[in-house]
Amino acid sequence: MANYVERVIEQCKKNNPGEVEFHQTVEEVLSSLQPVVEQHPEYEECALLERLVEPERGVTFRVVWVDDEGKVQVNKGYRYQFSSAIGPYKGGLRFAPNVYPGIIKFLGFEQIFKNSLTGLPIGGGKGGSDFDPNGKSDAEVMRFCQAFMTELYRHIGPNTDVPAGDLGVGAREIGYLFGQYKRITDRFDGGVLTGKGIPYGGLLGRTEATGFGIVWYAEEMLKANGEEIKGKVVAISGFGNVSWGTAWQLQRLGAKLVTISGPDGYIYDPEGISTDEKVAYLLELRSSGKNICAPYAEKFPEAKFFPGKKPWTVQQDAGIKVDMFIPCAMQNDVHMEHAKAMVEGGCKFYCEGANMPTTNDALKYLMDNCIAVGPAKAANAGGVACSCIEMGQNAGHTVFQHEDVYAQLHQIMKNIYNACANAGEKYYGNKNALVQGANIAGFERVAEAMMAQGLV
Ligand code: 2IT
Repeated sequence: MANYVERVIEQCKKNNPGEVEFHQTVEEVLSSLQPVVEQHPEYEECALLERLVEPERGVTFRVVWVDDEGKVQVNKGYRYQFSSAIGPYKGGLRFAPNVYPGIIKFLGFEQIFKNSLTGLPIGGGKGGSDFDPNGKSDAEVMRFCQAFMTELYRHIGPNTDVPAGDLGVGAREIGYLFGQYKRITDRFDGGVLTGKGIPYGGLLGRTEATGFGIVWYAEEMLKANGEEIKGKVVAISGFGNVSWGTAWQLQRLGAKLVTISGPDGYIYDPEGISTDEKVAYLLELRSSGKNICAPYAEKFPEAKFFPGKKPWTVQQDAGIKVDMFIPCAMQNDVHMEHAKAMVEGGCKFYCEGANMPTTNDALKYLMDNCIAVGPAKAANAGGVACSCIEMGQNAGHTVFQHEDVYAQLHQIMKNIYNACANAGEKYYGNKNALVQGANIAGFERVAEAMMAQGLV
């Protein structure tokens, strides 16, 4: 007969038909928890895992707006509030055409563990819409954001639920969302959204925090195995906010970044995306709104564009060795054949930057064949950690300095790494079992809080 963890996974799949990304995350997280759950039979008695996989609340709503041609548009809006065991719901909003409950729920479920790992008082939630901001005018984006907030404002608040950005939601969207929240409620609740602009409550350093944190986490992974990040050859996917922050911090620490990618293909730059001009150019590419990376190779002719390909085969395509791959684009970007190409090419370290960028079988293969694999919910937690610092800044009616934010973020990433490595060592006898260690370390705090708070 299946054990408790296996039964909860199966039941969750039945209860949420067709939500494949959500199934994938639940399976990945819960299976890591087996050795902890075995030591705590009381978890099964109080249906702790069954409660954890069921959002406390979820709202779906209609978003109606008018495009520049005067045509009425209708989109779907979502907010899934997963867990408030350790703090108000916290997590981003994703605007992308493929958004449906399976994607928002995988992100919301992951967010519970990620937020717990930061050591800060934030619960887990996620929201978004199937609205596609690419190719929309500024005025269209504003009208959409206003319509979206006209429903969302009922469900959020500085002590209830605090959204932020994710794919398709950056400083511009947060600005329009905040403006509409303020207009409806007549309250300057700075802490109701994070990732705000600097003039109205935003945190210095928040924009680059996710990428900076990823590289600081990766640095700890390398150090624990007797290596240093300086001089390492690194390949990443994506060219958005996370990729830009990652590129910038790799540059600061003296690593050589050789790839970025977009839906159109990938860029290989043999000289490294390592100058201020090249790093800043990533921002320009993104703000062009075209969602392509090919123009990089026109601007910097030493670079080569590989149309229709992902950077995971760059070792074979360019005849080089990559020391670490960091997927920074989107979910399920790395499949089994990509994982095999990475390992065959000689790569020994892999660190997730985007949320769930690896399919479960590819992740398992990389864990078995690399020295260390860093999981997204730990490595990219610096973004949400700085969001929580932004909430604190707003609650205290103050402004924190750039260097203080960096110092705090760096320490948080070291703490997260240590929590993962220690849990990996304790339950799996391996300090490099960071994937399992992250799930366990994130879970332990939430489980303790849930036990203390009774059957809710
Ligand atoms: O995936 C993430 O952690 C985010 N998109 C940021 C969440 C936040 O609340 O800052």
